Amino acid sequence: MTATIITCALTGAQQGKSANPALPEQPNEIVAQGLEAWRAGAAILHLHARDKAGKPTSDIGVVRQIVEGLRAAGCDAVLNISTGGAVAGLPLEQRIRVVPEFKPEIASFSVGGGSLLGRFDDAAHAWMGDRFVPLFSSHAEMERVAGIFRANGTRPELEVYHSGMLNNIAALKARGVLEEPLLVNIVMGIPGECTKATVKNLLFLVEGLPEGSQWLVSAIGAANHFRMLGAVLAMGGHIRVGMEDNVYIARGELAKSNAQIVGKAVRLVRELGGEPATAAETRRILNLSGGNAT
Ligand code: KMH
Ligand code: ZN
Repeated sequence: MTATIITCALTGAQQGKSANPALPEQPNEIVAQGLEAWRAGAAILHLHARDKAGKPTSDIGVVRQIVEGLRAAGCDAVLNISTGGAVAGLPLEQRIRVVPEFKPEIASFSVGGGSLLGRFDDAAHAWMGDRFVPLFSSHAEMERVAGIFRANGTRPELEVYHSGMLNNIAALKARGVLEEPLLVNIVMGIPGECTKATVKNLLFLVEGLPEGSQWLVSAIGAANHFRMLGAVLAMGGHIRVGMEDNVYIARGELAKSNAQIVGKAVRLVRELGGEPATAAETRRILNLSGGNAT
């Protein structure tokens, strides 16, 4: 049985300390929790940066502090640097600079856009957070950016929010711009244009992936986060946990750290007969160069 790759998504571009005071925002916090999460069993660290006020930023200097802090401490986890942050209004050209700048082994690549966040607030009688999130806005733009990833030896982690994005993956694959094996992050549980976190939906999406794809699931929100892991493991997928996606360790109990969340995922993997992949195994499974990468 292939080892299970555990990704820890430490921070994200949305929630802050008001959701959980332990959510790491500043570089030193992210480095400290990244090291703990890696030691707890995470083979990939998915990284977002925040500015001094805790707001999402694509500032290269801040990202560098995180990357260099982790590497200086001897962390050999695979780094997956986010090009996301569109939810916070960061423009695409700024968001993708991390790829040529750091040549990370992995960076996120949302395969389209969507109205991901709007929800109607009855008390306010108004739509809240309602707008189209222009992660990527056209096939030509996605192809151009895929070329930047290839030119820098960075594997795109293809973020799939709904099944329509499978068509975009197929179109990019047909254009020959995606390195094999594809790495697909099936995002589930966001209100709006995103797949509901059910086993039936997961099976449908996984069956729609190109042959040989490696895939993981980001189950967003406390009600979905750990519940979906059993299905993912039974289907031979990889997992993602962490405060970007869920700030609770159990019903009504805030997590003390990302490492605590990773520890619970490791226990679940082992209880179900699996074994977390090491960083070295992860590079082999995903055929990552690990060469000049950050
Ligand atoms: N925010 C997650 C739902 C990214 O950073 O580019 C997906 C994600 C995408 O982590
Ligand atoms: Zn992210």
